[in-house]
Amino acid sequence: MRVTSMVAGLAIVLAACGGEKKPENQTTAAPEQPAAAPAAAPAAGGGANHDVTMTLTGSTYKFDPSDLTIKAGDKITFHNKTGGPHNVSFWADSIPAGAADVLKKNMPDQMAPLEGPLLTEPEGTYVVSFAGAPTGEYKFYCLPHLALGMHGKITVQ
Ligand SMILES: [Cu+2]
Repeated sequence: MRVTSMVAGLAIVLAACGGEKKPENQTTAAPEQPAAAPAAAPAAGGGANHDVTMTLTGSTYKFDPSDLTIKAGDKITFHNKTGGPHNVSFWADSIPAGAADVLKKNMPDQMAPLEGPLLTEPEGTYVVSFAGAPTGEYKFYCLPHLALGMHGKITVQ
């Protein structure tokens, strides 16, 4: 009788200990990794990524696409392809109210407010997050090639 109750007590203790452990081995279900997508940056932060190239084709400097629609929370990866250095600058008077403060936080290494750094490296990239960005139209340009018509528009929905 005594032995039985001791065993029963032990079982309860063990059960209690086991109950404290929360399942931490949920990493066994590996997240899907796109194996063959070198250009697609992992979507850290949850938003989708959009790729925009910066090129010189013939005598035309351009962002491609130069007109794109994204969702708030998405990000854009600008790729320096040809004709650089290029950069990404936003016109302070051609973005929605409140957007400047968001972009100033979300644009790394600004040369001046809303002015991204010059990308001199071939295949260099510059990522602008639109996390917390107000909806509306954002007009942007490449500082070195503005006079040559290198600009574009982002619509955040
Ligand atoms: Cu440019």
